[in-house]
Amino acid sequence: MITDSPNINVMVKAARAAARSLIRDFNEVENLQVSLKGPGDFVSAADRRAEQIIQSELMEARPAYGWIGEELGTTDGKDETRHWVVDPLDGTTNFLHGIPHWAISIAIKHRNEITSAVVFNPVTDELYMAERGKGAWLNDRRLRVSARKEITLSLFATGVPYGGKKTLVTTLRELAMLMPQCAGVRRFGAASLDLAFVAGGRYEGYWEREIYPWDIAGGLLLVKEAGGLVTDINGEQNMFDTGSVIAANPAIFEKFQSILNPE
Ligand code: LIP
Repeated sequence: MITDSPNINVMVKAARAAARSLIRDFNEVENLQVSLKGPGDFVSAADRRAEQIIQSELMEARPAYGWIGEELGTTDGKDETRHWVVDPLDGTTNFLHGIPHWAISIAIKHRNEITSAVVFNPVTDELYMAERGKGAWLNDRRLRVSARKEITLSLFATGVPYGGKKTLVTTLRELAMLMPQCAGVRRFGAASLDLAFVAGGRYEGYWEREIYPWDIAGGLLLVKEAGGLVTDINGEQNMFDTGSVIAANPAIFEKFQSILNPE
């Protein structure tokens, strides 16, 4: 079982510790101090508290690892090949509006590969876990991507740009191409859960641009370990450098990618 993994146990312990703080804040969200990092890009005391809790737990367990986090930035550790990649609160805007769709995402990046992942939505008590070669799990259930082969029956998700983001026109063009051919597109506002939903077969595919490593690191491994395919928007493996992702089940991946990137 994946829960025999020492790294997964450390990550789950940290995620649950942060979840206790976030649930308290979520129940009093109207009292939260919120700052604006950019147009439409918010950070709250809840994000910062959660990242501090997670960093304290993880660095106590693996002090030599480096850190790549949304609020605390990037630092190398004594072990320059390993980094924690952490989004303490993915879906911040949902959280601040009292929408129960947000998650804690924790991953281990070893050189350029994600080797362990935990994505936890404490509101729904959905704990997603994956470790390279050991499969993807939702609580105690093994995850497999959807088996749907027809685009017309397929459900997708994306992130529609807002505020200062630069790719709205491109995304609207992609929506105009995809929507008439599929069963629908969802925009739920948390990339880690969008990828977890692909891993669990709730969606057939997901794509997004202008997305950060901490938003997608954990979810990428969930999809791969559940039998899905992931690339950047150009069909390569440079998701972090390009800030983009396409994820889908193998049956529709190529057709999905060709709709997003017509020749
Ligand atoms: C969010 C992502 C989501 C994206 C939002 C935002 P955050 O991350 O998970 O997919 O569409 O714009 O970036 O900022 O809530 O951690």
